[in-house]
Amino acid sequence: MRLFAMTFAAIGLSVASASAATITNGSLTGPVGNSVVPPGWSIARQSPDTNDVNNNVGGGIPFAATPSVSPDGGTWVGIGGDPIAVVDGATFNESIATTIFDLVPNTNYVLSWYAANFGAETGPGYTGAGAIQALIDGTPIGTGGLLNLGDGWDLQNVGFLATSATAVLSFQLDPATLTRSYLSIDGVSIRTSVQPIPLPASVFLLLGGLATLGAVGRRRARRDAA
Ligand SMILES: [Ca+2]
Ligand SMILES: [Ca+2]
Repeated sequence: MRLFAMTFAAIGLSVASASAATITNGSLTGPVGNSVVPPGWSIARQSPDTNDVNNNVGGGIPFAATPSVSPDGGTWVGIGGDPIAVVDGATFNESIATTIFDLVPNTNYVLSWYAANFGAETGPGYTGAGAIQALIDGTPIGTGGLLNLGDGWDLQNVGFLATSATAVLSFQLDPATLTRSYLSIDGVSIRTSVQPIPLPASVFLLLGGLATLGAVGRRRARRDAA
C-alpha cells in the first residue's frame, strides 16, 4: 500500500512541476494611460495603451463600438495598427511584451487570452478587422480569430513547445490581416497541454498491477506466519 501511495505522489509531483510556468500580471492591471502598459509588461513597439470600459486610448479617444466589461475584469491593453502608416521607422503595428518564467523545456503549453474589437475614433477611425498574434522570442506561434469592429470578448488559444526556462512573450496585430484597426487584449494565461486527469489507462493498469502484487505479498506473509 505504501508503494501504491508513493506512485500516486510521484505522478502528482510531475504534473505540478510541469504546470508552474508563470506570466506576471496576465490580468494587465494597471493605471489607464496612453503609451502606458501595466506593471510586468513593456512596450515592444510604438504606443500601446491601458484602457478600461470607460477609457479608450488611455482615456483620450472614444471607442468606435460600444465596449463590454472584460471577462478578466478591470483594465486591459489596446494595440493598434495601420498597414500604410510608418511610425518610429516601422510599419504601424503596436506590440507589448513580457517574460514567461519557470517553463519546462520540451513541454507543450497552451497560451490563452481574451480579445475584442471596439476600435478607436480618431482621424478616419481605427475601425477595421484584425487578429492578435502571439510571438515567443520574436517568432509567431499562432494567431487568434479575425475580429470585426463591435466583436466582444473572445477566448483565444495557441499552443507552443517550450525550448528554454524563460521566454519573451509578445503580442501584435497579425501582419497578414493588418488593417487600420485597434484591438483589445486581456486575461493572458498559460497552462501545460498535459492535463492531470484523466490519467492514461496504462497508469491505472500499472497501479492495479502494483496493488495485486501487494495483496499477494500480504497473503504470502500471513501464510508464512501461520
Ligand atoms: Ca484585466
Ligand atoms: Ca497610444
